Amino acid sequence: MKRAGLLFGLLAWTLWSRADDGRLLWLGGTAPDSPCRVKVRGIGPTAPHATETTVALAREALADGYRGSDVTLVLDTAARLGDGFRLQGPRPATVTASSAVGLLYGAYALLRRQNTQAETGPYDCMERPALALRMLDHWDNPDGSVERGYAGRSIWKWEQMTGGRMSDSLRARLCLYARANASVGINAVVLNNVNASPKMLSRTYLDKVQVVADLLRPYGIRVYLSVNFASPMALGDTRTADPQNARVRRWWQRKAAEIYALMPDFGGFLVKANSEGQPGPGDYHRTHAEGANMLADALAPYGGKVVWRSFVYGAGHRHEDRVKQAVSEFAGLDGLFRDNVMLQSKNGPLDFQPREPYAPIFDRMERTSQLAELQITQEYLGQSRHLVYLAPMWKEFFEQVKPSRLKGVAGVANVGDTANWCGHPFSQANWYAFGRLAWNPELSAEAIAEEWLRQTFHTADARFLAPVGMMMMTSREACVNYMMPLGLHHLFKFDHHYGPEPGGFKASYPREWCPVYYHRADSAGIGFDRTVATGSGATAQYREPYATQYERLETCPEQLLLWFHHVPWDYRMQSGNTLWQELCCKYRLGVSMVEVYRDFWRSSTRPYVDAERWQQVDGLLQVQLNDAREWRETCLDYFQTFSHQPIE
Ligand code: GCW
Repeated sequence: MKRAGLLFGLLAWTLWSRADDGRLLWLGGTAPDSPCRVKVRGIGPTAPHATETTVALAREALADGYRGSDVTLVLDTAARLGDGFRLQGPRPATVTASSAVGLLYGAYALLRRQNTQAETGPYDCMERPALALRMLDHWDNPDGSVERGYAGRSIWKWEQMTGGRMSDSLRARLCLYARANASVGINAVVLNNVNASPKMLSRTYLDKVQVVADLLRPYGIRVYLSVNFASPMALGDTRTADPQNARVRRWWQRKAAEIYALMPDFGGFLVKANSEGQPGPGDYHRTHAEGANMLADALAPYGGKVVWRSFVYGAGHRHEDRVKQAVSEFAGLDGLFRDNVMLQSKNGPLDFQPREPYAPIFDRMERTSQLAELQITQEYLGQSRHLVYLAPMWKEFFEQVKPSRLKGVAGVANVGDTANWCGHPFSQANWYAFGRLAWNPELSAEAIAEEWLRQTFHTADARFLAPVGMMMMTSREACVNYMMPLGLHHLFKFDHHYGPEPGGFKASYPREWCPVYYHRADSAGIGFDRTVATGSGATAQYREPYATQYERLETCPEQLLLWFHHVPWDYRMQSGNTLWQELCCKYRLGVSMVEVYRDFWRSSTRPYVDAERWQQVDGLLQVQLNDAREWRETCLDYFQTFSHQPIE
C-alpha cells in the first residue's frame, strides 16, 4: 500500500514537473546560441512597480529566447499605441510601446517572428489589438472539476492557496499559463464556471482569487468572476435576490467594495441568469436589464463591468423554437442596459454545434455592447480526442458578424491540469488560434496553423508543415461531415455530448435536450423548418440578405439546409444527388478524411515529431477514425428507417 502510494507520488511528481516545461506549449523555442542583450529605455527610477514587473517579463522572455541581435525595449508614453507595439529591425531589434503590456506583447511578437519567419531584411511594423477584451472563460468549479473540461482537473488548485500564498510548483505552472496567454494577447480571465457556486464570493475564496489576480497582473491579465445571481441569499445574508430590493442592492455594493479593496483592477462579473436552472431576475418578474443594471451599478464606481449572457432558453419564451429565444428575450431590452454592461452571446443561436449559422442576436442589439462567446473546449467536436482545428469555424463566424461591431471575444477554455494542458496535442492549437484571432481577426486560419506548427514542433520543413497544416485546415469540415452534415444539429448522446444518439428522446427531459426535436426526420424528409412561410419563423430574425437567403430553399446554403428547412428525401442537390444520397456521401467523406489523416500521420510525420507526442497523436487519430465510423453507421442506419432507401 505504502509502496503504491510512493509510486503514485513519483508519477504525479514526474507529470507535474514535466508540465512546468514551456516546451509543452508553443512557447518552447530553441535555446539561443548567443543570448541577446536587452536594453530598456524610457523607464525612470520612479516608474510604478507594476510597470517594472511587466517590463521585466518582456526582458526575460527575450533574454531566454531571442538570438542573433540585441534588443531595445522603448517605453514611449507619447507613442499612442494603446496595448499595441511597433517592431523595427533586424539589427538591433527595437520594440516600442506606450504601455508596459504593449512592450510585453511586442516582445512575444518578436519571438514569434523569429520562430516562424525566415529572416526577411529590414522591417518596421505596427500592431494594435482589434478587440479590446480578449477573454478566456473557465468553467471550473471550486471542487476542482471542470464543466466540459477534457484535460484533467482545474488548474487553479484552490486548496493549495492559503494564507495569501501558493506553492512554488503551482506558481510555476500558473506563470506558464499566464505567459501562454500573454504571448497571444489574452487580457482577461474568468476563473470559474458560469454555473457559479455562490461560494466564490465568500471571503475565503476572494482571498484565493486575489492570489491568482496578483500572479496574472504582470502579464496584463485581469481577473473576472462568474457570479450566481442569488449569491446574497445563498450565502445567508438576505432573504431574496430581487434586484429591486434595497438590502440586496446594498449587499452587492458592499461585495464590490470588498472585492476592489483586494483587487483594484478586478475586471467584473460574468452572469448566466435564468438559464438551465440558474437563478436570475426573472425569478422576481424583473427583466435581464434590471438584473444586469443592479450589478453594473455596484461595480461602476470602480470601473468594473458586467458581462451578461444571452444563452437562455426554456424560460420566458419556452414554447418557441429554441434558436429564437435569445432574440425574443433580449431585443426589447436593447438600449436599456447600463454602459458598463456587455451582452455575451455564443457564435450560433443553439449551442456550439460543429456548424451553426451565426446568432442573429448580433444583428439585433444596436445600442448594447456585445461580446462573442466561442468555445475552445471541444464539447461538441470530439472533445480532447478528435483533432479538430477550430479557427476556420471562427473565421466563418467573423464573415457575418464583423469584429468591429464587438467589444471583445470570450473563449471557453480547454485548459486543465493534464501535463500537456489541453489533452490532445493539437487542441493547444485552438487555444493559440483563439488568442491570435482575438488580437487580429483578419489573420487567416492557415497562417495561424502554420505559426503554431512551427513553434510547437520546431520545424520549418514544408514536407511537414504543408500537409499537417492542410489536415488542420480541413479537420473541422471533416468533423461536420462525419457528425452532422448539411445543417443537421444536436444529434448527440445525452449529457456527455460525445457520441451519436440521433433517436434520443426522453419524455422526462426538456424537448431541447432531445435529438429528435432537432432533425425531425419522417417518411417525407428531414430537417427543422424554420421558415416564416411554414415553419418556426427563425429566418426572420436575420438581417438581409440572410433572412431571404435562408428562407428560400433554393438559396439557402446547402451546408445549412437542414437547419432551416424540412427537405424531401429525393430533393435534388447541386451535385445532382438526391438529399439521401448526398447525406450518405457526406458521412462517407467525413470518415475518409479521417482515414487520410491517420494514414498520413502514420506514414510521413515521424521524423518531425518527438516520439511521445507522435504516439499520442497516432493513437488519438485511430480513436477519431473509430468514432467517425460509429457516427456514420449510427446516423445513417437510423435515418434509413425514415428514408427507406439503400445506404450507398
Ligand atoms: O452547452 C451547454 C453545456 C453546459 C453549459 C451551457 C452554458 C456551463 O452543455 O455544460 O453550462 O451550455 O453555456 O451555459
